[in-house]
Amino acid sequence: MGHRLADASTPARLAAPDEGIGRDELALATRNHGLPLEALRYDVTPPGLHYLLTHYDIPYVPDGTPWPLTVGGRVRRALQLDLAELRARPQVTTRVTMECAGNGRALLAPRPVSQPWLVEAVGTAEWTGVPLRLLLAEAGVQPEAVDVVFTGADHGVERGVEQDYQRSLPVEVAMGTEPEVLVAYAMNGAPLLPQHGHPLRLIVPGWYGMAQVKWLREITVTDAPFTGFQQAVAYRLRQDSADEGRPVTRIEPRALLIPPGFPDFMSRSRVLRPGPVTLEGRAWSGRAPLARAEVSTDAGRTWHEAELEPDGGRRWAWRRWHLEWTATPGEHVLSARATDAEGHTQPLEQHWNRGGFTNNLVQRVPVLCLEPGDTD
Ligand SMILES: Nc1nc2c(c(=O)[nH]1)N[C@H]1C(S)=C(S)[C@@H](COP(=O)(O)O)O[C@H]1N2
Ligand SMILES: [Mo]
Repeated sequence: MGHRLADASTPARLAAPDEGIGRDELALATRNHGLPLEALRYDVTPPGLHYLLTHYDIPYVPDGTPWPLTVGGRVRRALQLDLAELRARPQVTTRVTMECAGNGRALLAPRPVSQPWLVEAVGTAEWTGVPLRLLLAEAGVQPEAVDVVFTGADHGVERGVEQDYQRSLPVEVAMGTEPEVLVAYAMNGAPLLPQHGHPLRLIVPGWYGMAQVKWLREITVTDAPFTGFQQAVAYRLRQDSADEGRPVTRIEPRALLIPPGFPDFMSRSRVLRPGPVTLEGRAWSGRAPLARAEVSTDAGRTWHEAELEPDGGRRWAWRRWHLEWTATPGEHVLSARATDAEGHTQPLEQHWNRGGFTNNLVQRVPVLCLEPGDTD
């Protein structure tokens, strides 16, 4: 662990000004797919349409494989629990919108070379599992506890550092109820799919995806801040690689439009017929409850308040919004923007950082509205 294959952990590369997406980025993009934006229509994303992000390989865990989860480190009594023992404990189901911290990366200039997301690294699922705080209480967290480290069964090498995928949470977040962190064994009422962490994963509602460790096999309470690669090197907001940066934590507000009309195959730009159109989409924020969703049909010059559907008591799930519009012949750029109750909103100009994280720049959807009677 922490063994270096290269002499140093090299920062991720920045693409040259007009460098296109390379083979390395394409290979990542075919493994890690996004949500087709038309699937924003579903309250709960159907399995297979939820986005995916896996740094290394998906572990092969056939049904019936023993999966002892350990809870150890700075605790009074270490636990080892199998799946049946976890399922026998109190269970909670929460609807959660999860988003990758790298969402929006490929839209940045210069582009940090990594998984090249546009805006589609999001999905919503109903996760069922045991509240983590109950397991930690059962193990008895020692007073000197600082962090709780979560280790996945996947293993790889990243920028020269060989590692198991590991992330930590501050002990007060791990023990908290807002959000309530889950050790989940079911997604949408069924056992987890292999690519989503079968048989166990962490769910941290409102936090970016990197915190939600898949193929979870070990929980370790530490008395010093965790300094593993995914905590101290990756997933920090830095302006340059020398900058210590700030950790990436909760999801920034974002609204996405379901692209209206029909797409052009290659460019995916949209074609519409003139007349009334319902512009609709989803909005969410992990930082504070959502306050509003707005829509622009003139590339962000003017904004109109959309009707935001009530959250139905589901704080951690996206909300539907809609606005009626009359499409007129010509070209338009449609955008949506979310604002939360603490006033966090989406920028019209990029907020760049070295890793390409938390880029919630407003979405732009170019549409061509045809003349009446035209066919494309
Ligand atoms: N063990 C492990 N857990 C992981 C990852 C990983 O590579 N390995 N990727 C993380 C990242 S960066 C994201 S965005 C989410 C994606 O979860 P999903 O693939 O179920 O959508 O899982 C997180 N948990
Ligand atoms: Mo991610």
